[in-house]
Amino acid sequence: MAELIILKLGGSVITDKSGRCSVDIERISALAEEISARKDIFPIIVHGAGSCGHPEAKEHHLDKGLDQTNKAGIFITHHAVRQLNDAVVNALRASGVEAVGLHPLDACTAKNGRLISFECGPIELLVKNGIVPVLHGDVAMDEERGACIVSGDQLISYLAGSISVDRIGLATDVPGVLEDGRVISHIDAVSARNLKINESGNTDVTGGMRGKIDELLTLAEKGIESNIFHVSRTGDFLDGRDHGGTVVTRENVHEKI
Ligand code: IP8
Repeated sequence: MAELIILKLGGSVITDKSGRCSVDIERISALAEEISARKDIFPIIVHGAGSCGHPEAKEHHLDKGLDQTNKAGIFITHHAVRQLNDAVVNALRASGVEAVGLHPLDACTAKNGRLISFECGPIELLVKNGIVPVLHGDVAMDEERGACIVSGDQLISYLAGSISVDRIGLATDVPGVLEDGRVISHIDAVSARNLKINESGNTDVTGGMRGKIDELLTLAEKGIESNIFHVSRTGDFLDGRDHGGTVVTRENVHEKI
């Protein structure tokens, strides 16, 4: 049976972050080909927003919640990231992958920026029927703040806590988690505390690499491991080979051996 994999495509790898909703069609098509070439895995795809959503979310300060001045930001931000989602779905379909886009705004509720509900039934049924669900970081309605931004990383953490998957991988624009320019091969909750992470000066409203690690550590606590690697190593990850990146684990067993 095919391995069920959650594959996150970082917003910075599928958009040009220096532009405004500048979709990297070439990169997306290449990734779609990589995915379609592998018959022994079945992916649930989650992607970030990059330049299709982060600038809009920031402009309308949706990361700070909803007030009487920024309601239009919900449509504008959602519309931007939906455009990117369409591009990813279309590329997958053009490569022969039966894929469909799903939008968290329609299906989830948050409280103080954290997901408290997300209807996973449709995802499970899509997978069961051989259809690849393609989700994305999104604006979501929030019981306390009115609205918030839910990152693709938070979605992964929620999904993997609800649906049993074999492996989780995050393709990024860096080779892994870097400290002093070197890739850290394994991170657990203890080693993460002392980590001095090099952040790129991007426009993310969802916390960059630190936010990513925090999400993945909540999964690691449940015993679910995840992998962060450079997008050029996606094929290695999909094939189960060493990807040269970082593994986020509950306990750094690898160092102890
Ligand atoms: O790029 C953010 O998702 P991320 C979603 O995975 C929006 O952090 C709409 C900014």
